[in-house]
Formats: sequence, structure tokens, C-alpha cells
Amino acid sequence: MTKRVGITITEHILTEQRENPEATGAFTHLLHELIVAAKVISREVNKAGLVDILGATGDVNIQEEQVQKLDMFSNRVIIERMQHVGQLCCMGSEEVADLIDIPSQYPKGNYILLFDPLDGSSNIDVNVSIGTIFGIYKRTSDWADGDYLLSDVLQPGIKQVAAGYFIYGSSTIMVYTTGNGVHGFTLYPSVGEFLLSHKNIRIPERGKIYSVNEGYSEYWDDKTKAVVNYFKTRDKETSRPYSARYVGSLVADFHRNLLKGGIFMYPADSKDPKKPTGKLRLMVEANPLAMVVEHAGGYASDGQGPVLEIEPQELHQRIPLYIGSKKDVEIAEAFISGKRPVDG
Ligand code: FBP
Repeated sequence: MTKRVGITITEHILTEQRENPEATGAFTHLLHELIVAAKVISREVNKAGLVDILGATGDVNIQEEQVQKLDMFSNRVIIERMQHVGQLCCMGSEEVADLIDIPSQYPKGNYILLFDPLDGSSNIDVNVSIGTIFGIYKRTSDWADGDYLLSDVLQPGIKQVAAGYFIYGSSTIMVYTTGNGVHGFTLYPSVGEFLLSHKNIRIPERGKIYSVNEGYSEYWDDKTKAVVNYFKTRDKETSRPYSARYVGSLVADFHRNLLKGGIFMYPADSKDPKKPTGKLRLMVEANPLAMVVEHAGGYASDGQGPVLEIEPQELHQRIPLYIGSKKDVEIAEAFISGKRPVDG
């Protein structure tokens, strides 16, 4: 199949559907509606400075974090749009404590959508890139057992049928994979269409950038300090030291490293006893980006092993995350898992 640059995302999805003999159009319909929701969010993000949508709502979410108005808006747009698409049996959002049922008046389907409606919330007010992250699963239980079981949702990331993100930055870009390569589409605002701009993205095997919030180094154990020191140590052969880049929006840091190479790290730390395993969420942040990076030739680890093979225990579970260029993440994992001595 020739993925001609400039083709629309709809044409791309339909071509993929035609290539899949089992396809029923359900997934195409689901993805199409999610894209419409992202266009609405993109429009709101672009004019955020002009309308009263910046700042906090005064509420805190399940993660005990300040909820931003744009967070709530994005969460509502996705839920309201996706609940009547007729292809979902439930949803899970970073902003909502429990799983989101499909109201009885709407038809249901076999897919499960897990999403972070607006990632990088600390950057919303300061016009720094933010994004929406999503992962899609297919239910495994039988309908006789009801709309869905928790086991349908808590599947390891390797079971995702598709994953990706929208980044709302200097332009709005959608990057996604169904396991058939990783492709990027840029929103052409005046046409309102996502056009193929990054065909078959491959991440360099080794990068030149490391991204981590070094402000927390006092809360790191020796193994974590050894990892970061490794990327900061001079060594001509491995083009170290790497350059430091940290936007503070996971989607923005991930997207840059996906295109340029490098490693993003959010280690476990002792900063908050309630979050000993770090800040980032397995189901709505780590798993979707892990599927994208691995289909682009990279790797994602929690320091002990592949993120995509973790058996989830709960919807809002947090894990340490090391993600990006394969060789860089393997080195980080070697230090964290103890396979490589901290002074090695
Ligand atoms: P949100 O989804 O609540 O925005 O949290 C995630 C996040 O903002 C990531 O985008 C980013 O990588 C990280 O938190 C930044 O955390 P910190 O400010 O602790 O470095």
C-alpha cells in the first residue's frame, strides 16, 4: 500500500481497513470520532489565551491534582463524543476515578478506550505544548457476562489494538499505530483535515537527548542517579554527554525524542510517599506511548522490564517510565534492574 504524504487520515484508516479482511468498519468509526473530538480540543487550546478557559476549576481529581478548566473541557468533549459512537463497552479517563459506562440509551460495542484527555496540564496556562493520549483495547469477556468486566480493561499494553496521541503545539499533530507502522498527521487548520506528514516514523536506535526532571534528584536512589549520570558523562565513542531537554509535558518530550532520538525518564522517587513508583500512569500514559515507540523501533521499560508486558492491577496504577531509543532505554534498565553496577 502506498502511504502517499498528504493523504488524509480518513483515507489512511480506510486503506488500512481494506487491507484487514476481518475489519468491520467499527474501529474506523471509533477512530474517526476520536479525531473529531481532538479537533474540537485543538480549537479550544489554540484560543485558550482569549477565552475564560485557562486556570483551575478549584477541583482536585482522582490523582489529587489541581484540575484545569481545559482538562475538564477535554475530558467532557471526549466522553460526550465517544459514548454514542456505538463501538465502545466502556471508557477510562485519567480525570475520572471509576470506569465510564456507556449510557443505556446508546448502542455498545466491543472496544475499550482509555485516555488522558489533556496531558501536560502544568503547561496549559503558559502556552507550552500539551496533548491527548489514547489506547484502544478489544473486550475479551462474553457479552453474557454483562457490558464489560474489569479484566477486559486491565489487559497488558501488548493487547492494545491501537494507540497514539494528539499534540497541541505550534501545529496539531496526531501520531498513531495499529501495529502497522507509526504514522504522523498534521492538522491543516483551514481545511480542518489531518494530512499524512510523517510516514512510517522510525526512532533512532541511540539518541543524543535525555529528558528528566533533575529537580527531583535528591529523591532518587543511587541506581537512578547512576542512569542520569551515565547520559551526562563524557564519552566520545557513545556521543556523550547527551543534551538535556525537559518540557514537562510527556507528549511533547516523547514526540521530540520519537523524531530525533533520545530517552525520556520519569523515575520512581521518594518525593511523595503516596507515589513511590513515580507519577506517570500505566494505562493512560505509559502503555499507549510504549506501543507507539516499540512499533517505531524503540523500547519502553519500567526499569525492570517491558512496560507492555506489565499485568495491570488497577486503572490508575503508576509506574516508573524509561522510554525512547532502544539502546538508551536498555542501558537505563540495566542500571535500575541492577544488571549493571552503579559505578559501571
Ligand atoms: P498530567 O497528565 O496531570 O498533566 O501529568 C503528567 C505530566 O504533566 C506529564 O505530562 C509530565 O511529563 C509530568 O507530569 C511532569 O511532571 P513534573 O512536573 O513532576 O516533572
